[in-house]
Amino acid sequence: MDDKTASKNISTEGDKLMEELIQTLPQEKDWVGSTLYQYQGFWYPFFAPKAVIAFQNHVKAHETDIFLITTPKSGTTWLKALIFSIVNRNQFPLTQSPLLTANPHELVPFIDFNIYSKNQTPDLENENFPSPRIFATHTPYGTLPSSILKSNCRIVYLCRNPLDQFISDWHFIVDNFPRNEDFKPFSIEEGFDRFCKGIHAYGPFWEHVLGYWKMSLEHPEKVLFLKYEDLKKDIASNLKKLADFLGYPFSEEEIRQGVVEEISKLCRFETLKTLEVNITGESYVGLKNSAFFRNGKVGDWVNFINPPMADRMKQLSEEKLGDSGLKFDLLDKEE
Ligand code: PAP
Repeated sequence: MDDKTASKNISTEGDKLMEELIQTLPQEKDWVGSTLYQYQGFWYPFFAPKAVIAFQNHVKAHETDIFLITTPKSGTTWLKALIFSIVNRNQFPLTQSPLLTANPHELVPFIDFNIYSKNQTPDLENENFPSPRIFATHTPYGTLPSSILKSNCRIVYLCRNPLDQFISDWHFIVDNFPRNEDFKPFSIEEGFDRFCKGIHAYGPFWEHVLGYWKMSLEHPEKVLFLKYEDLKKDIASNLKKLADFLGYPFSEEEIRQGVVEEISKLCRFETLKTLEVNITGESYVGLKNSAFFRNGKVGDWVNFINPPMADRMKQLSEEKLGDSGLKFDLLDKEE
């Protein structure tokens, strides 16, 4: 047997073992009847566990890497655009930014499901991944590969109030993914109950945010913790904070020239949503780019969630966050 055939056999055997292992994990269903798997205390969409396990086993972080970590539907697309613009602003003038012709998800890949799901031992040490490498993931803190924890790479974490995140996720899944034919869809009340019990992609929500919140308090030089609502309220100072944290601070001259405002403007919802590439383009797994730009507002949950449900979330949030110092203002509403 030649080397190529032998290594193919090993990887086919490895794939089979991985599939068998995944089938032993606890299972649940998501909004459209696709399987969620529980791995290391969190629920993953069906395509994720294999990629996450490979990512855990093989990734080698560089000191210069930037990991952009979010709970889903918390502004990942926005943060990808912001970080890409900060880091590459000397290479591409903003008027010629790649963001004008490519969706942020094309420019900043998800390391697990865009990279490790396709190839469990990818080559990330080549010119396709120039330094600083910027990767995104929704992986919870406790599941992060030790190479990331041990290296001096940076982590930017972004989350959003759980009511808006829940509604955004509901729209995203139900509007963009086909429902399994024999699956009776959850009502919004049932889906909400499951969210409160932590059964949703990358849930439980509170354990996800608290993992990174605590890490940001213990290692502020390594983890920057951001909230969607804060970015909405004051993008300029958060953009400066982000640039300082990443080691790409804005110079006095850049501030005078309005570079901070230009990046904010380029990356804001209204700009990205109306670019041709985000109206007509398709991104990974055949999803329309437009699926990532719904209405981008704080407090949209009031249009879908009744007061008793909101009260339940408020109580749960207070209970879970306890005296951690982290708070979500669930009544925050953008006009
Ligand atoms: P992902 O985690 O699946 O990658 P993510 O980008 O976090 O998705 O979620 C999309 C949400 O961010 C959408 O929220 P909505 O459903 O409440 O509208 C989307 O509208 C919002 N969003 C996308 N781009 C921006 C942006 N530039 N500014 C503010 N919000 C944005």
